Amino acid sequence: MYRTPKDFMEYVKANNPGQPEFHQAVDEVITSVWPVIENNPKYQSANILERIVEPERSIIFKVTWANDKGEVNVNRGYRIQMNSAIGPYKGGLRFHPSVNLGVLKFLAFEQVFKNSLTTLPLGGAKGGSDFDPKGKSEGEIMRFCHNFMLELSRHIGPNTDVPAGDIGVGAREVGYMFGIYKKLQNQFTGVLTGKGLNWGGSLIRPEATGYGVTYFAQEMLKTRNEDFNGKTVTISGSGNVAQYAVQKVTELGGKVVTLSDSDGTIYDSEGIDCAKLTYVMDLKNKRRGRIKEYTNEYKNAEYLEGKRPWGIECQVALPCATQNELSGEDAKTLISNGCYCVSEGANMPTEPEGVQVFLKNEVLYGQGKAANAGGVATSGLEMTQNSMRLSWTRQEVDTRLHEIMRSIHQTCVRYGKEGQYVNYVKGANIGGFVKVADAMIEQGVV
Ligand code: NDP
Ligand code: 2IT
Repeated sequence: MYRTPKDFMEYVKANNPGQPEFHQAVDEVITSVWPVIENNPKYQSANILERIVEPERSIIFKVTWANDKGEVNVNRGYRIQMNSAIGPYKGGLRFHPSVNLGVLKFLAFEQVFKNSLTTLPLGGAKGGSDFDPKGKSEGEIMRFCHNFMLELSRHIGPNTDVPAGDIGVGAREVGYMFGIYKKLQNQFTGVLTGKGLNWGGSLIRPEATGYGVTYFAQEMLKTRNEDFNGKTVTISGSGNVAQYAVQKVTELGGKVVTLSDSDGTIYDSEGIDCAKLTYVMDLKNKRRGRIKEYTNEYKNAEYLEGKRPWGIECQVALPCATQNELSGEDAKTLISNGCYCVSEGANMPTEPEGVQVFLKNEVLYGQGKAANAGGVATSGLEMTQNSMRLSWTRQEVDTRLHEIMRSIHQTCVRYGKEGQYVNYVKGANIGGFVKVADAMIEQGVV
């Protein structure tokens, strides 16, 4: 048994050198669950800690593809199958130049606990490539997706591992990957989630992460007898998660004033209403433009080049772009501007210093693995519909999603209560951990 979390982290760092995001994700979980380990000798004797940080399988492969000029390109593909104690591996695929082994291990590790929190039987995985979809033609995207799946197809299956989207992978890419998988296997199965509605996709899956992160914030606000009505909300990102968060917050009476991408932030003090959101969806999903163009259409809005949204006054902040996009300083600025509720659509968007600032100031702080679990939960619902060969209505899926988000909130309260304050970080980590660790013990040393 390691004597302290610090001891254990030394082991993790030595064993996984050069993977700072993975160290960060492990450190946070280990700090939360340490008292549980200390009080339960069964976890110590089964060496659960060392076992839970080691991926069951890490697959790294070459992806070659030709661009429109006929030039041959090489990228690296990955699938990290982290833990299958409570169900088949499940988690998204990310296509972004920043993808590397450490980033995907952090995401796969988070996914294990997130999936456990959903109440559904889902193990944890993550994959992707350092391929950059920006500026690529339709043909190039399709050829890359096909070549990526040519290898990945050997390692996945509807009862083995079910990938989905993440940054840079949406309905279009899932379509291309599904098409080639079906051709290779000669089987029409639910091997990916986030599929098109006419060929096995679930209603509400596109909306699910953004809606879920908003439902989670709504549950947190309820504990202080508050709701979204009249609140000013800042959101980062402008992709899938951010767009549907705007939609749900607006429907619930909040006013969203920012969106961003890796180049900068737009600030619209009048609020991004439904008509403006339709413009954003067309800009980002069809024309694949930059968020800056919003200010050409809506002249009242400002563009803050190279800035993130955290300097703008708000009561609620929803980080929905990427990891480590909110620093300790940003957290202080948000609080001093009146923000008291943060719900994370992105995975690990807040740096460790920022997390400490939120906790110290008793902010309603819904950490990613709880707050953004609505996406993978609805993927789980897509898998259920696929195996039953039927489709639930929009209402039915949304009701289930809402119930799951309420249940995750309750789990966080149950494990995270510290006097009057709920430490959702502790709640999510312990709530997610216990179920997986117990399943591992019951299945023996495998
Ligand atoms: P999209 O690809 O649809 O959108 C990503 C958005 O984040 C874009 O606006 C992008 O801007 C921005 N972004 C990406 N990388 C960076 C960066 N390094 N710095 C600043 N901005 C960046 O992805 P999603 O909306 O699906 O994912 C957003 C976040 O939500 C991710 O953290 C993902 O892991 C998480 N998530 C997604 C789920 C899903 O179901 N899709 C489920 C749960 C979590 P740009 O165009 O400039 O790159
Ligand atoms: O981070 C995530 O939870 C996702 N990208 C969604 C994963 C999924 O399998 O739907």
